[in-house]
Amino acid sequence: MRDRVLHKLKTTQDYISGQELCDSLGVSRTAIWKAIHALEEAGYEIEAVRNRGYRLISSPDVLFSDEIKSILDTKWFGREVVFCDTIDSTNNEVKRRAEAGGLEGLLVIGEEQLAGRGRRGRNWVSPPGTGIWMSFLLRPDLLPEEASMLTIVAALACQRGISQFTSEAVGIKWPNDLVMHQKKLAGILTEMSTELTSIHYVVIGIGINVATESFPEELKEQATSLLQETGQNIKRSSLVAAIGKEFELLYEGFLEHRNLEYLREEYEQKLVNKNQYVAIHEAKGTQTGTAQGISPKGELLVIDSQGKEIRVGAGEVSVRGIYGYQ
Ligand code: BTX
Repeated sequence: MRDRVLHKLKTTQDYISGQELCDSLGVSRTAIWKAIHALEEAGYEIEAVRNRGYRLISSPDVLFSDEIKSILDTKWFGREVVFCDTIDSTNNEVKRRAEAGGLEGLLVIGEEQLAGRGRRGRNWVSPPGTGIWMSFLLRPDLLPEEASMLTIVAALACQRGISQFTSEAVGIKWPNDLVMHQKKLAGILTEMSTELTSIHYVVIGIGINVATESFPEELKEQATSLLQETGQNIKRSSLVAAIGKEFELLYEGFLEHRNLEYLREEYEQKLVNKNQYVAIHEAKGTQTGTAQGISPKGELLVIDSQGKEIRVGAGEVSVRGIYGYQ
């Protein structure tokens, strides 16, 4: 009920009377009053005026499922939203729910992650109150080898979503980082459960430092937050909704084409590695060259000093810029 009342308040410009709320939601006056009270408890500022009704004055910076649901403007992204105060990792939670039959679009958001993960077992620092730590479930009809392209799709969705809130340039560091002023603002972790030729499900995890004021010593040089770089306080729920909407649009395009040609130009404009000297660290050794862009499959295209093209597949290697962070 809270989320439905909140949705009504958010979509009504002026006051909405208690009676109108009862009629449109088909519930009693008491139920409405309780929902309004619960919203106030959660930090929403709601004005109540005799003979006119209720009006939402301000919303707190919370990620409760009610708040997210009330502003999502998507078809399937976030059809179910689960909010956890504390969780090991939102990717883990989506996996558990996927195994139990969770539907495509399920979105899990954690206020704090105790075991937030990056790629290859790395740690992702996820304290409460400052970031977006979220994961969502996809059940695409794709081949397992096609799924890594989804990281590229998600990165562009984040790039577009974040750019709606700031005029500062948001860059993409191939394949899974978002960068601002040469520092790491966000990361994406794509995981999946597959059989030989089919995918059971894919989990896309997104971590964005929104209002972080200080990072642990070992991250200070390389990590940053939207607050640190823009000085703005951006409401996390609005950012979640913007990214969800962008992801849906881009994902539709991806399922239609099953390659990344359709977004390549835009992606390459945002690619901070483009025309940069990069080192590609693989188990068998390190190669260097100049990054040119991405292939339709999402590989990083690099030209080495002999002019030979190297296609770097995500997941196989880590690419480091010689300059800038890392
Ligand atoms: P990555 O492997 O590219 O980056 C991990 C590295 O980034 C760490 O080794 C550390 O150096 C640095 N790092 C750790 N925490 C932060 C931070 N908060 N900001 C900037 N740099 C940091 C990137 O992996 C993928 C991260 C995905 C995180 C999301 S959060 C929701 C979901 N749940 C989960 O457990 N992971 C994903």
